[in-house]
Amino acid sequence: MTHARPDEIIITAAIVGAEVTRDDTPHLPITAEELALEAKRCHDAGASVIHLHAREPDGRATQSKERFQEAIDAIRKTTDVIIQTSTGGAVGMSVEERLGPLHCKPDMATLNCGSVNFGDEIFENSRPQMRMIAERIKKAGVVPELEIYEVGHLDNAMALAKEGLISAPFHIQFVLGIAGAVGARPEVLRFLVSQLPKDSTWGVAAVGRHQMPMAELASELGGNVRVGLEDNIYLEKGVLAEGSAPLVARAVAIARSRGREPVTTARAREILGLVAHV
Ligand code: KMH
Ligand code: ZN
Repeated sequence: MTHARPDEIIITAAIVGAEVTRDDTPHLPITAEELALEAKRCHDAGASVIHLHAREPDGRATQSKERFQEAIDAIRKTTDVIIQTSTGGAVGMSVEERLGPLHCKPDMATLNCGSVNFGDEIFENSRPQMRMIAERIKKAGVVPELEIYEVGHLDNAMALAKEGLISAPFHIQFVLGIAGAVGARPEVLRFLVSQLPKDSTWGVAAVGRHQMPMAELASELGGNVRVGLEDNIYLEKGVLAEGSAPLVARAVAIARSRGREPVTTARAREILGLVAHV
């Protein structure tokens, strides 16, 4: 890993997620081909990381290794973008089910660092579940990104580090504004940043209308940014984004206006300590 320069920024595109449906937006990619096309569009627009979920052909969220393998193979045919698979899946999935994508040699995988209200449901990540997921990510030789939805999740993550299940440097994503969890407010992000372990990379993924304002603040504070349909389907009020690429383009413009330049995939690999994919 090499430290990012202050003017460098990593943009992640969360192109599909597990909750958004075609009824919500007709621009949601579902098949492997659609996911690959969207990944390439996002990469061309300035994203160096794709946060990936998968869907069955009928649109249902799945963590099946077959669906992920198809999507990953299709993406890798068109771009060298960093592929970060979800181990969160959809609310209610078993941990074993959630681990499916780890069989597909992704570059990175999410590690959700605590249970959290998720709309009217609960996204479960008990300590035994977190340990199990962290162990499996480690065993698969995949670099984790720590998903932090609440302040205590940072403490949970450090407890995992004490147990030797994850190690520095940590890559941290603050996911803010989920209904039922802490709001995407500037003072919340500033506080979370003040609590970061030394030498961590960090970014923010804010939900809905908070996506771009938080991208602005993260750009100002030296963080990275995640945008995409998983977190927000609108380019502006009442205007659906035609896929995640326009949201990436917007985030790139915001970053540049704050003196930050999106890095290439190769540079992102250096910053995140990833080996080149073979
Ligand atoms: N779909 C959410 C319940 C992750 O990708 O690891 C969880 C999620 C987090 O999307
Ligand atoms: Zn996700």
